[in-house]
Amino acid sequence: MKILILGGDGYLGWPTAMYLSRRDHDVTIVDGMNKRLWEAQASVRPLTHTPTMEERRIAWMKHGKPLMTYTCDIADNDRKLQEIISMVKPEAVIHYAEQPSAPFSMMSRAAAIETQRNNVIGTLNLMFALRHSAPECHIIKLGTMGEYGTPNIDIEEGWLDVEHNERTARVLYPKSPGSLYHLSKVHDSHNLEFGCRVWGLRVTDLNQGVVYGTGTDEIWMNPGKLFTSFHYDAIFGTVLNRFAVQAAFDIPLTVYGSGGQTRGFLDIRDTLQCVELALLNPAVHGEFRVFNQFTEVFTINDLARRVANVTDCTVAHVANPRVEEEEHYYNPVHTALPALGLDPHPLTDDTIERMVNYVHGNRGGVNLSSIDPTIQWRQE
Ligand code: USQ
Repeated sequence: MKILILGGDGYLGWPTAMYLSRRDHDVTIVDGMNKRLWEAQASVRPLTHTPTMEERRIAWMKHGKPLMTYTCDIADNDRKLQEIISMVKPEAVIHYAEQPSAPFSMMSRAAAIETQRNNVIGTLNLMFALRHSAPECHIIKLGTMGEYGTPNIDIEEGWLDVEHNERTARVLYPKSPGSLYHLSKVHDSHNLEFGCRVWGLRVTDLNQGVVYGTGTDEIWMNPGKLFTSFHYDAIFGTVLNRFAVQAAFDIPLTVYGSGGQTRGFLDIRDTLQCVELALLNPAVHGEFRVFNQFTEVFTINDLARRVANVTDCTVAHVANPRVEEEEHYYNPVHTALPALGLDPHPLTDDTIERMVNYVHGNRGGVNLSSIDPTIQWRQE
């Protein structure tokens, strides 16, 4: 298939590009390099030096697979996006091109606006470009489980059947996100559902849980050149990746608050599988389809215990910088992707050990002063 990956320079976008290119899809990457700018603004950097997109393209082409790349900020340059789409004529667009961090979005007014501007306008520009130049193209949009929040009822896959005054309706599942970043994804979901209902676009919204992991088969083909951008800092690092770095340095694992927060998690390799399954089984014309994309549910305490058991490190309950439920009901449905054939990689001690060992091998890149959380959701 002809596939356009927006945000193909990021933690998930780059491994997805290699994974699909290796499977003989015709892959084109678009990235505006915004993430690298946000990292600089927040004074953080990934564990290892991230080669430029051109260096990565050249390194990947040595494995005999072509890859096209374009630099384009899709929120800023709708004309260029439109031109790229007219040129490539993609059958599918995988859209990762968003500011991905909840803490970043809560850092300041400017960062909140940048998050919502980038995410919401970028998605709108994509919708208009496809409507104009490739209306049959399937959009695979990375959403987030955090759109739902932690409601006291079961979480369905995107839609909810309701009965009210003896009438029934199917409505978008009510959303109660916990950050201005997660809220930007809610706005995207609503805009995309509108695009399907009114313009006839075809969309799969992948409401993804928290991703962890350092490697995919393609990365291990040449980790020095093909490694992805792995964050452990309090802004862009996700919880298990952070714990792996803390364990490698034998510093206490930072569990926020009581640690009863419960989330869906998945291995980075399963992100790639899920995206591929959505790609090969597209939404139909006019369909806004939502899959809840995670493989296991853990509390933060569960994760900390798992890492502590493997590495002998200690756990510290630190004051929670976020406003979130620390003990709550959590029962999200996630049957659609397994029904399409998802074969998950559950979290094992071996995976934890490999993550910690990888960090250990690259310990020179760690800036310990970026680990403690500094961004508060609510001012005292
Ligand atoms: N947490 C800790 N200690 C830490 C870091 C986080 O206890 O050192 C807790 C947080 O308070 C939260 C949970 O771990 O309850 C998850 O936090 P996170 O930073 O790993 O993930 P989150 O902010 O929710 O966002 C991440 C990605 C985002 C994606 C989302 C999926 O950054 O792009 O959309 O995971 S989900 O969480 O399902 O919405």
